[in-house]
Amino acid sequence: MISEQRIQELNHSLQDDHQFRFNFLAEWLDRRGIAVQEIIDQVAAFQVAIPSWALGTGGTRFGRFPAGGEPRNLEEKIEDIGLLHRLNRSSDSISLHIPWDIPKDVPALQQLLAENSLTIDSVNSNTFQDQPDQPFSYKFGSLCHTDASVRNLAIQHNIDCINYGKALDAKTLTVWLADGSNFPGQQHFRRAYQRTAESLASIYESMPADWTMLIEYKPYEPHFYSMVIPDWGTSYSLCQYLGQNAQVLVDLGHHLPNTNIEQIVGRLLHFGRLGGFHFNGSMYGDDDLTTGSIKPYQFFLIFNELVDGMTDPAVKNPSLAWMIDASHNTKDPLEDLLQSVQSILTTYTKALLVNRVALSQAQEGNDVVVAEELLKDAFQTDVRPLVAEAMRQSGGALDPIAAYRAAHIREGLIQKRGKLSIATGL
Ligand code: LRH
Ligand code: MN
Ligand code: MN
Repeated sequence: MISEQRIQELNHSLQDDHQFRFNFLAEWLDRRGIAVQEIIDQVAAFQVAIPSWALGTGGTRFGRFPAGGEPRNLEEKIEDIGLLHRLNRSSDSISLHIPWDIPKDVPALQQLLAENSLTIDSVNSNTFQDQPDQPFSYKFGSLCHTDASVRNLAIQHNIDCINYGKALDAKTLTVWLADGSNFPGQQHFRRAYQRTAESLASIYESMPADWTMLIEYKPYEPHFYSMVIPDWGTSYSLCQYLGQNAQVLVDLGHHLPNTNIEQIVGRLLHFGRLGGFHFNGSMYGDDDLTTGSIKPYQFFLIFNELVDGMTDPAVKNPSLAWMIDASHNTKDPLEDLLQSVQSILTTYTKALLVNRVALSQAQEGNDVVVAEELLKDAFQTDVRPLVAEAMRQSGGALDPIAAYRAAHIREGLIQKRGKLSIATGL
């Protein structure tokens, strides 16, 4: 759909302006003792997984407005993610949701993945919907259910997910539970927690030793009185119960308004229990907006905490799984994903610019103003030329969204797949 040669041609027309902006910034950073190429290399190495459920328009219960040309099966989803990766060289893996995207012809999928330089990063289980011929219902919960038959069904589904993942060389199982209650008295809090812990333990025992289980929390929705795993503390306690290979997953949209997410990130890194991220943006709750579109400064503070933890030798946290988790009704989903990755990389780059030695000195000396100014200085630096340069050096587009538009990709997809094609899954 867009060849590497076409990407180079499009880059050529932008090269002059890019070089001018890049030289200015690189010289300025160089004067301040920052190793520019090292930053570029770190940005180029940063890869974010794309969810298989974000390639079609999402919609709400009130309506859905398809973009046209949506992928109709897993193969077409892989093609779309391959396209994103060709443009930005920063989306080299896929997060799969089962049963929305059950891998059928595994050798053919493996070949397609290899052709697109992609891997499967994690498999996500789904016990929040009943499937057509399911023998028991998840209406009153899955892993927490009062009835052992329902719990066993949900456990088996997670084990099936592990097996699908094994066939495609994934190493991560992401568990998000919709379990909870809508009315006071409906659910016994302690017993529901205990049953969940035991069910998770059965899944954990079925996981290969080199796999990680990521446990996601969410304070509300689909239940509005209580959720069994509402917060990071509950996820953390379950990880402690399960063992070393269980880690907490932070979904940026799964917090009540004004929660200090950066502090949660710092805590989890301190405990060595931060396993992964679902990036998205949030105004009210789990509204899955474009990453960084609503509170860019908070997003920067989160990345500041991540970089601080990842570069501190005292922190013993495993490497993290970076994923986007968003779904849109108004934008072309592929353009939104390009914007999201761009926003993630830009924010990461800014966090890499923070002068950590000076910040630590200011913190130890209680110099509040200097500490804050050091953060603001990095946040306010326009680092876009560094991100563009990282993409250029990796063979991607200097401006992925402009390239996507210039190559008329959506129009091509509509021609190939039809105006009314609907993506499977969300
Ligand atoms: C729940 C959630 C979870 C699901 C995805 C579709 O709100 O964030 O990660 O798997 O959405
Ligand atoms: Mn999520
Ligand atoms: Mn969510």
